[in-house]
Amino acid sequence: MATNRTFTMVKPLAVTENNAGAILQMIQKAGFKIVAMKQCRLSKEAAGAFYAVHKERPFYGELVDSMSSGPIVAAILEKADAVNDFRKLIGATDPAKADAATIRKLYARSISDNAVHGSDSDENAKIEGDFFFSMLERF
Ligand code: FUP
Repeated sequence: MATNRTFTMVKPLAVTENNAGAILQMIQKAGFKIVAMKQCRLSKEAAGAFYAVHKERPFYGELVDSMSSGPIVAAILEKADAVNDFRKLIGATDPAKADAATIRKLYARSISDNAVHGSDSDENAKIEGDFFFSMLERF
């Protein structure tokens, strides 16, 4: 059975452009409950560790630089079929290919500054949530 939790980050450019509030409102209006949330800034080391799965990809350096360039808002979200439903809400990785009314269509600037992260599997949702949040920070 599908898990009911996923993990998201509002990425630095979207936070800097003051779009975190609008993005979180879209997430809540789509029926996701915010179980945990914080604003923080990733060091290059932390961003590199979070995206270690992409270490060999040509865009890895740019991705790490972008993700450590300013504060992010991290959150654990709860909803039935959360991973799949959240990926529908955010849209395709490349905003040019994202459906209308998705978060990335509305707020992403490019494939590397694509406004939000969303876990791609139940397993990664747990790993990523655990990367940011202790048990005491979940409600
Ligand atoms: P997604 O699951 O939609 O976030 O996409 P991926 O896991 O494939 O990519 C992770 C991050 O790498 C994306 F958010 C942005 C970045 N990326 C690039 O910068 N260039 C690419 O060609 C692909 C991904």
